[in-house]
Amino acid sequence: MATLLTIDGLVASPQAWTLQDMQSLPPEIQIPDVSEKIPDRKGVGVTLQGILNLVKPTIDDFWITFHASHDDFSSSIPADPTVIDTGVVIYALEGAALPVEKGGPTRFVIPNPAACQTAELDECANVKFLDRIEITAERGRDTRPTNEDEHAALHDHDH
Ligand SMILES: Nc1nc2c(c(=O)[nH]1)N[C@H]1C(S)=C(S)[C@@H](COP(=O)(O)O)O[C@H]1N2
Ligand SMILES: [Mo]
Repeated sequence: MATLLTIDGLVASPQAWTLQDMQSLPPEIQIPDVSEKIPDRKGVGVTLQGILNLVKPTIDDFWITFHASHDDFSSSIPADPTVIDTGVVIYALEGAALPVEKGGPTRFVIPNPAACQTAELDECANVKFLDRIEITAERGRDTRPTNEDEHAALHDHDH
């Protein structure tokens, strides 16, 4: 079975999970219906908090970098309580792995993100095609658009 998500960097226990592995993660970190927590987002997820508890970052003030190799996109955000308490990684939809059309292999979502380019936790931080989470001491790779032209170019790929 293919690996959906790797978590590495400054962690005591790096992980590489298949769909089956993610389905077997502890029930208390599973979100069977993400729409109940985050309206308009469908699928089965696990909490970012739960993932972090499993991999055990080795420092207190870390950065979380979300990598999407499918389109070579990354976003790096500080591990603050808002993102840790509310972030969800969606990994399945209707019993199967999340398809690429829905942002698979996995997709990171936070509730109520700010508009793109207005804050650290913006819509651009809702990384699609997520396949690696990296924990670092400083800001990691971040390819989010820095101006409206770059942002518009990203959205051109949506159609
Ligand atoms: N891998 C990847 N993730 C991405 C993007 C992207 O181009 N590649 N675009 C971002 C931007 S700019 C937005 S607004 C949201 C759009 O996702 P949505 O249509 O599901 O809300 O995805 C974000 N995540
Ligand atoms: Mo966006």
